[in-house]
Amino acid sequence: MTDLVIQQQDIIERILTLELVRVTERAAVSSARWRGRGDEKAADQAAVDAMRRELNRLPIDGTIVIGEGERDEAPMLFIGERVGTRTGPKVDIAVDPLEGTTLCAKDMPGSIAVMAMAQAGSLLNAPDVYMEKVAIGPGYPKGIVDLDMSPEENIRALAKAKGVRPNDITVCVLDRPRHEALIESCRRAGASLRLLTDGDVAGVILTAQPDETGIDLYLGTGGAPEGVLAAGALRCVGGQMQGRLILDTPEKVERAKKMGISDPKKTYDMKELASGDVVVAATGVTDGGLLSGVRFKQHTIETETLIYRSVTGTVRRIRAEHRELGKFRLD
Ligand code: VTB
Ligand code: MG
Ligand code: MG
Repeated sequence: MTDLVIQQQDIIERILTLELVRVTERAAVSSARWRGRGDEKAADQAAVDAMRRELNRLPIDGTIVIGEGERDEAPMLFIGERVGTRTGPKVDIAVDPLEGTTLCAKDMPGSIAVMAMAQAGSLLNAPDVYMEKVAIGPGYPKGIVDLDMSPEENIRALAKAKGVRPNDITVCVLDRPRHEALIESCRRAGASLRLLTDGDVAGVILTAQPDETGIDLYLGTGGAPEGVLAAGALRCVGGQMQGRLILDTPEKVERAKKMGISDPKKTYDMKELASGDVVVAATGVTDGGLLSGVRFKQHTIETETLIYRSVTGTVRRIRAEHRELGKFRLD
């Protein structure tokens, strides 16, 4: 499936794949308790606490490379924090324990608990800045969309490759004032727009199955950490993505430099954002186009999780009914 040459010793033990599901399930359940209660901070904190607790039970020697921020601003899951029992393989971890905090607080579609695990050194250590992104799903010739092309050019090229008219293309874009010109260009090209209020990890991943989601193309600027998480998942299914950090102040350039980024204008392709063997797990918190949200029932809690494993390209959708509710008591 993957066109990278990965050595056997670089492959993350597949048994860990299921362990990741447990981590995002727990984060999702904890934050879902705060769903629709108007308190973003509490929902986020609940997800962070649960994710950290579960991560520390895993038989890994993990380092957070994308997390809640620098140590001084984030007491938990900060960049550089070691997680796991320290007994297993050395891995890099990227987390967004609650992606779409506002969506959760308002019980709007699309908030998820998401994380990625990869061989140490294979995830881009992205600072928390914006990233320009373009993404499409599998089945297209390589390079048909590009950050250096205009939105109109990308839409036309994609429509041609898909054998449809630009009017039949749906583009997913974050609804932000900074995207006014981008949205205008997409409309000029004739495309339809799905505007998201938040949650562009899911937004990018929605391109992976255009027949089901109706999304053909993701364009625009969102969080860089979210870009790395989405790239890991999209790689598994053979989609295409590019990302370019927006380092528009000397302070941001300096911050990126400290994280090992020497070329502030570099365009990263999907495999540079997330290389090697990557496993990505996402559990729905609120109902959304990608995943159903957590359901609290009398005797069960139900969750839905997608888990992507790049080395084989396997995507599993796991609906879980949790009966041992005692384990969620802390949540
Ligand atoms: C996106 C989106 C997030 O931030 O990355 C976005 O995925 C980008 O930042 O859910 P702005 O909100 O400043 O536009 C979120 O919306 C929130 O973290
Ligand atoms: Mg977050
Ligand atoms: Mg986020």
